Amino acid sequence: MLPNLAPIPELYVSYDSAQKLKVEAADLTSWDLTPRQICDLELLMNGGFNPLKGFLSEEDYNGVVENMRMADGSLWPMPITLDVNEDFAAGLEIGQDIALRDQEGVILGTMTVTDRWEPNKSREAEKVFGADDIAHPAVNYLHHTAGKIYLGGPVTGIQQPVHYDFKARRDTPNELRAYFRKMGWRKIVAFQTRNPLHRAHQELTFRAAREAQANLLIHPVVGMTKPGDVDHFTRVRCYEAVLDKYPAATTAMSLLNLAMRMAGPREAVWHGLIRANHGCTHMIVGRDHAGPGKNSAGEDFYGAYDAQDLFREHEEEIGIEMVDFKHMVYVQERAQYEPNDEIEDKDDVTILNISGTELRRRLAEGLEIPEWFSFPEVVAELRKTKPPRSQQGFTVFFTGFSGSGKSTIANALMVKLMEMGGRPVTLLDGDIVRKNLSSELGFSKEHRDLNIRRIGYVASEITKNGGIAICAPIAPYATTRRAVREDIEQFGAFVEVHVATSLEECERRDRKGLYKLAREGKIKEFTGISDPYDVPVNPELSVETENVDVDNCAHQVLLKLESMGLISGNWG
Ligand code: PPS
Repeated sequence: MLPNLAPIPELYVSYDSAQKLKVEAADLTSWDLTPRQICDLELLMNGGFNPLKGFLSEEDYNGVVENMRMADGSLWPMPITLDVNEDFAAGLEIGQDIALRDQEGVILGTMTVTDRWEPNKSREAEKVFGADDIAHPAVNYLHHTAGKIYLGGPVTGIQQPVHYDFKARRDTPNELRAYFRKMGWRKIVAFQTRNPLHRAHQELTFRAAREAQANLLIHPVVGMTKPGDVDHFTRVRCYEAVLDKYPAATTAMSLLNLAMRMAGPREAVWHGLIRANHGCTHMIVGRDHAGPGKNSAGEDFYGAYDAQDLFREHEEEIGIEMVDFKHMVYVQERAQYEPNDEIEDKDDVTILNISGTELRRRLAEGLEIPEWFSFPEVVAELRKTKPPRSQQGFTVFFTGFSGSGKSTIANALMVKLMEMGGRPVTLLDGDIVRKNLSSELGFSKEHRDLNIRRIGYVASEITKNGGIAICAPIAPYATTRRAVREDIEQFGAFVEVHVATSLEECERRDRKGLYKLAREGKIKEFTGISDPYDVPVNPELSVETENVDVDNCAHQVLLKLESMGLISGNWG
């Protein structure tokens, strides 16, 4: 049997032992795993992270961080650590067994705690990710999500994490090795991806496999990828469509529940080791493999070929041959894809290419995506998930002093949007919310923040489900408005409208008589009088209400929505 196809060690105990251990483990101190830790544990237990036998000890961690090596000298570029909070760590004794539970409380395995330490996270960021810069998603995670203390120790596997989606498409390293043996595949080229595949990808992957005289494994990551990526449900439906385009029995697809770190060169080496564990003999490594985007100075974190260079340096130890990723472009005259650097008559032919940014623009605006670029089935899936902006949900968020006219303009806007039809509209007015969602809250900073976060949560759900949410609270704090913006922008546009009526004018109008009471000290913490208001710095729109009627203010908002592509142009 070829060594790449022989069974690989797993950390699971036998079925009978697992039944027994599960009962015993119920009495152990338990740690509720985070989503990232569940991904890591799955690959530890099923051999995807072989030779690791558990979460790294302090000595192994130091070696991995410093020079990509475990204490015994084996190559491993990524710290796989069990990060926990201080309270949990303080309650443990070295040598103690703990139960590792998923988010529903199911015990997946146990760990004997051999090590407990407080890592130097800045050093980890510098060494592993190349910079202590929170523009890097994994560095941001390290400082803002990961616990302060790391635990290390060997893991005993009881059961695999349960997945309800695409069960038939998920394979452990041993399942893939068995499949390759059964099919008689000896050489296998792996293609790692976190993006939908288009025609160029299909061409380059198939070409890579043909050149290596190998079969092809499309091995997409469905665990955690870069924030903002197309969700894996959509991607898998896209991959399934592309799979049909390869000649029969040459290509397989399997989903990898890996939590990516976007660590560029180190990540490429890690991906190689993981693919070797899954029985592959080759891997395609491209330009800027697993790149995290720009740093806070607006520059790339890694050089475009750093990943290829580091991979090549360690190719033998990884046990996988690197296949160069060719940049494929479409040559119109010959109606085919060709590697850009192999086209000799560049001046005489028309070369077509659509960048990722251009593709996203076309999808957002509902513009044509040509057949030479992608497969119609893939485009249809992407359009279903991301309809053009004029069919997506969005939130209009009014902010301003009490009595500035927020509610009146919001009401007028709601009626105009309902007249246009197409999407359901919900108004979350300050007063209505305080009656229905926040009746127990007062006006301290803490309570106002809670109130606004609740409004933001409801608006984000409405936006996610394709509706229009109109919010009209005072929302005096800029940081809270920003947090709400971030919640909503995952699902659709957030349009902040500052109703910029001056305090003097609001007080002059004093429609509810509240300013008078506030001046007399009968209402405490009154915005503008005895409580702060952060004027929005960069709202999408600022409306003046003095000498302008309500209709006109609402009209200005509609014009803004139209210019952002959120409503179509024929609303009169
Ligand atoms: S906040 O700050 O966004 O949570 O406020 P909001 O939920 O929009 O509630 C503002 C309405 O409550 C009335 N009110 C007060 N406003 C400001 N400060 C104090 N202390 C206060 N006490 C009661 C007031 O009528 C506000 O209504 P609008 O519609 O803004 O005039």
